[in-house]
Amino acid sequence: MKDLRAAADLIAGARRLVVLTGAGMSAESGVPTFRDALTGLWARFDAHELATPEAFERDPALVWGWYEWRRQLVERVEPNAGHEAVARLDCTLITQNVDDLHERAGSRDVVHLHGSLFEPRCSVCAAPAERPAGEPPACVRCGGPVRPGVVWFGEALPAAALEQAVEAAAACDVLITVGTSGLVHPAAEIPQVAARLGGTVIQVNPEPTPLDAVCALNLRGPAAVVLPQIIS
Ligand code: BV8
Ligand code: ZN
Repeated sequence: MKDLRAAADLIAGARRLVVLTGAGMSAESGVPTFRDALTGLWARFDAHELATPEAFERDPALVWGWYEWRRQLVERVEPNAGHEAVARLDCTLITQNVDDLHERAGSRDVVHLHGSLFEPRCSVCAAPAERPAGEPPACVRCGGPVRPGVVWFGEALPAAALEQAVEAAAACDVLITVGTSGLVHPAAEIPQVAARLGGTVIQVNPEPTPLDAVCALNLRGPAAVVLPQIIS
């Protein structure tokens, strides 16, 4: 399709390339996105309710258990061809995902806007917690409950990561947005910053999203199929 050719040429010729990924990037590795209904123990919950400080406050064992389940699932799956294609790019890689699949595919200096499943920390004194036991584990330093190292709804994003992401988007000539619904803010602003400041935005997503409006090219397909076709 001519859009694939156009996208491949834009990417090959990009001087300053940014890639922004969302949960759809890991879907073909078998990691459910937020919009996939939750399963098992958590089937009766909405992820947007569980991924909040209030939920952790109310039921730390339930929320800690959900993140442990997700961490163990990520450890059992593999990066997909989309992650591997992105790892071949010389780009600033910004992800909303809390998994480590980009890193395991070989990407370095990944900017995690929403934290990581692999950096639990004390919810009181913020001390990093190694592989702690318990539901949730207690901080070895102060005894406080250990929490997942992710950004919950209502929490501020890590300032350095957000600043780096906005600066890269403002300076880029091409931005590829992959597998994000463009509904969660402020991450959803990143492609808009690029477009507003003259960058060309390419979207890879089987579905339309609010980001369609700022995209020069909309490649309607799954990441693991489309990305290897536009990244040499
Ligand atoms: C903030 C980590 C302010 C956790 C995540 C009311 C109260 C409080 C805040 C708000 C509010 N109303 C609005 C807000 C702002 C809120 C927000 O945006 N809410 C939305 C829902 C309206 N944002 C926040 O709260 C942010 N913080 O605003 O703080 C502040 C400022 C200063 C001081 C104090 C406070 C924090 C947002 C971060 C939340 N944490 N993740 C965890 O993972 O558990 S976000 C989480 O949901 C994911 O990281 C992801 O980014 C997002 C959405 O999940 P999904 O829908 O699954 O994924 P995605 O959006 O990427 O969609 C999947 C896409 O993939 C789809 O489009 C699908 O078509 C596509 N796809 C599927 N398969 C494939 C594919 N694409 C390609 N290939 C495929 N194979
Ligand atoms: Zn502590």
